[in-house]
Amino acid sequence: MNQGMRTQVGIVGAGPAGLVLSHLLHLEGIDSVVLEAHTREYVQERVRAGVLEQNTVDLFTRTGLGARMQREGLVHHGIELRFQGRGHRIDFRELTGRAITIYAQGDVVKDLIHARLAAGGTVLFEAEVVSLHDLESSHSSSRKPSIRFRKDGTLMELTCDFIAGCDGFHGVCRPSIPRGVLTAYERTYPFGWLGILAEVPPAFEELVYCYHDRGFALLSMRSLRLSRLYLQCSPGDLIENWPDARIWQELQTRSACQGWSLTGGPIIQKGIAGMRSFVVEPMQYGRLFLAGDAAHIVPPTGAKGLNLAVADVRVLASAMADFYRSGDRAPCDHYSETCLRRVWKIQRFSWWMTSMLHRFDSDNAFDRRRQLGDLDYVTSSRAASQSLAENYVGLPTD
Ligand code: RFL
Ligand code: PHB
Repeated sequence: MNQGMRTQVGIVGAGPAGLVLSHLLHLEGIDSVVLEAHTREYVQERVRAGVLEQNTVDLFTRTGLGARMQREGLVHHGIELRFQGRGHRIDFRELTGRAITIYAQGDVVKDLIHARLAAGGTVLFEAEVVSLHDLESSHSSSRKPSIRFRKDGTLMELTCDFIAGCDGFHGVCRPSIPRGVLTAYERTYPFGWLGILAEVPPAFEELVYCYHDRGFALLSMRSLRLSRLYLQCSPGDLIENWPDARIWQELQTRSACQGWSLTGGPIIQKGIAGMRSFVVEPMQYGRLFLAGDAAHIVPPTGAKGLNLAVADVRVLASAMADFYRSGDRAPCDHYSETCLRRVWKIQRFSWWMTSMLHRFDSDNAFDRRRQLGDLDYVTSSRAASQSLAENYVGLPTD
């Protein structure tokens, strides 16, 4: 090993979880180093989430990250649920007084990296973490937790007080916890999402969630010139099976509605993603704390993954601030318990939206009728639509 570095909090991963954590810690006067395996361009350009709930927007605004989001983000006060050829609006403003903002995850990441570097923060790109050490060391012991990573072909070590595992579902932090400590709760779904970015103005002014016998479709957007559209597909489907004309045809069929038609255009990106629900408990081990997709995955139907990652690191930053300010370890000790209460509510919501809106090949005619009953209820009962709305705009933070 060639070189050693030292910081208070070593953060693995420069996705939304790692970068927001580093930003919040900085505002508390706590030093951190972010280690990211990929390049800066890669993490900024990756096409992922697009919906920020009100809590996330408020946090970004309050902590000085909001300028470009306020200028370029699209504020939406509702969504549409479309089934049996008719659209039904869920009015967030009327039901909750709150809203969502359409702003790409890549832009969130870009703003965060800019803010961290402008404040003199350290974010090391192309720094791949290979192993974690001494996770169980106590605060009084001379041994500190450390992170080994490879940068420019050299193995280096970062020693810290705490490690934040913000390295996503396929990262190294969760597998570094000894066998038997974690319990995983998981459900995979028998379908995937084919997602496209198209250079065409959004077909509708708000997001449209479509239930159809041929499967789910979602009409979303990134800007007033760029549409983001999704189709339920087979889990092992190949993108080669989906020429552009077939994608537009299928989107048109599944979103069909009286007096309305979808206009096609150039598709500039396409990909297929699997769908799963996943949680590990607890979300911490010794001085390692897991946050975001490293600890849990939700199917994207509720638009919650990024927002949940932000909610975790908010709890973590505040717990670490308490520790450094007063030596109080209780909030860190209770990190997992605090986060999991929110995590399971969001898991429930994401699973419910997914179950209500997708075609399950194992379902029979009864199950299809029951789904329609659910959709009818949620669009006709104020109590039911308010429940959807309060979850979609974001449950209150504790
Ligand atoms: P990320 O974003 O995966 O970041 C983890 C980072 O860790 C790095 N890494 C390592 N770095 C160093 N050493 C190693 N050994 C490393 N291993 C991994 C990775 O390179 C990466 O940069 O996790 P984070 O920060 O927890 O953020 C989670 C969100 O990215 C995710 O939940 C959302 O994108 C989910 N999601 C959505 N969330 C929303 O809130 N609203 C949405 O509208 C929404 N839509 C979506 C989505 C996810 C989707 N896909 C593709 C899964 C739509 C889709 C299609
Ligand atoms: C998106 O715009 O990428 C998006 C929107 C809503 C979802 C999932 C993804 O539920």
